[in-house]
Parts: sequence; C-alpha cells; structure tokens
Amino acid sequence: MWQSIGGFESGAFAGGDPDDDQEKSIQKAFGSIDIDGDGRISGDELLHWVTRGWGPNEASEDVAKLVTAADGDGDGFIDYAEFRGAVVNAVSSLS
Ligand SMILES: [Ca+2]
Ligand SMILES: [Ca+2]
Repeated sequence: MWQSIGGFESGAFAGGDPDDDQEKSIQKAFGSIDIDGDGRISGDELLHWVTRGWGPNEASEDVAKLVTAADGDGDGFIDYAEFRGAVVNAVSSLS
C-alpha cells in the first residue's frame, strides 16, 4: 500500500532513487501522516491515515503489520528514513 501514499505510478523509481519532485512528494506524505509532527509515525497515526483514506474496513492488524514491516530498527515507530525506504521499495517492486 505504500506506493499509494504519494500517488506514484508503478516503476516511478525505475532509475533508482526518487528524483527531487518525488522526494518532495514522499516528504509531504510523511508530514501529512505524522500528525503530531514529532518526526516519526506511530501505529495510531498510520491507522488514522489509513482509516481516513480507505475507510474503516482496513483492520488495525493490517496496519500493525505495515508498521512492523517498515520499522527497520524495531522501535515501534516509522521514522522518515524507514518510511522513505518502504515507499521506494513498494514502488520499485511494482515495476
Ligand atoms: Ca508522530
Ligand atoms: Ca523505527
């Protein structure tokens, strides 16, 4: 689902890293999910965003899985580097 965050097309990062515009889109998406602005996304923040974007049918268990999958250092939060990595991986894997 990460690829839907910035509205990226599949293969958008086919050349490798995101370009400047794509980077800005990722930063913007991160800022819109990080409600309290502490620079990291908690499970609650992600759940809030998912519920708002896709409706309440998305189970919180699925959100917990997303957090676990993206949380590289295991602290229970998704920081920007982890978020960016998840988005880039998701978009790259679609191409
Ligand atoms: Ca936060
Ligand atoms: Ca983390």
